[in-house]
Amino acid sequence: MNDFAIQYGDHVTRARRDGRPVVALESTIISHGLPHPDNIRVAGEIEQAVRDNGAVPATIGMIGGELVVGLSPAQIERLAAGSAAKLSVRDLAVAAATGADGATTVAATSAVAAAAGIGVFATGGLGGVHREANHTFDESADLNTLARTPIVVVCAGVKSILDVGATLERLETLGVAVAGYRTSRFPGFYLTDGGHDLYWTLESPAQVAAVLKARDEHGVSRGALVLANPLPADEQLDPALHDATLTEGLANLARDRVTGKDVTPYLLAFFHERTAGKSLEVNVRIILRNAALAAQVAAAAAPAPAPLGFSVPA
Ligand code: PSU
Ligand code: MN
Repeated sequence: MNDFAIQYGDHVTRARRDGRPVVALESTIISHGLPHPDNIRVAGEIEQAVRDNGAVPATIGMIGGELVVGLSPAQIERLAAGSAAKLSVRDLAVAAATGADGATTVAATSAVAAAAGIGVFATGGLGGVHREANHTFDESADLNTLARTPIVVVCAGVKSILDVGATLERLETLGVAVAGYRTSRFPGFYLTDGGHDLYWTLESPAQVAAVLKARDEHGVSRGALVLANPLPADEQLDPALHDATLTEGLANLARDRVTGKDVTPYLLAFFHERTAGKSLEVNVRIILRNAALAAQVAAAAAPAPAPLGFSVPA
């Protein structure tokens, strides 16, 4: 426990008291990444995947200005309804002071999880460097936050709507460790292979846990480990359909002059619509697989406690 103004769901309080492994889950994926009402069902399935693999889920978000680690089903439904704000790290205090409901991004979820002493986090795909970022400067705050947040993020790489190569370069610059889970290729979210080699491959939850242990024992690197978990090739979105959809989606983005934090939800929604739900199915499978692996990592890392009570420096 720590002294921060964070509320814990009862299931998370019990898990922490009993020293059980906990996996953090984000809520932006629910409120802004998946369509209503599928998002409510999927949120429940993600939590169940964590439980089925030996850990306790802690979905993170903001309810009426209170930061909550371990949202209840009713609170998740409230955020899933569609009017919650999308909160990155910079938004948390403003949202709290104004009593907002908000869903936390990868950046905000990792920062809050780390502050709560949770060391493992599962999501779908990271934010990153957008195509055209050389003009727009649109780079997700996910990257900068992961640079200073000691957490493992289990994900299927970065969303393929992004500039994957540029994102990998930025992760390197920022000092974020990246390893493939049983692969030496960086996955591209909907696609098994995002087109780039990885330097490190980890083969088991125990090996991932050993990385965390070494990091904590060294006390040198405080950045995140991105554990990239690709979909099996026969479960990915058809690459031809993917490429056609992306080309059209990017053209519409320019036509509709969508910018800033709306870009990612816009493109994800366009994918879901244009592929008649196929991308949604793939998106859900990605998250469930990552939740399962994250739970196995958290279980392998227990009972060695996650670092407790440190703050995330500004
Ligand atoms: N991955 C998904 N669906 C999502 C997101 C990621 O499969 O909705 C969200 C995450 O919360 C991530 C955010 O942090 O998109 C990135 O948004 P931006 O590019 O505006 O930083
Ligand atoms: Mn952005």
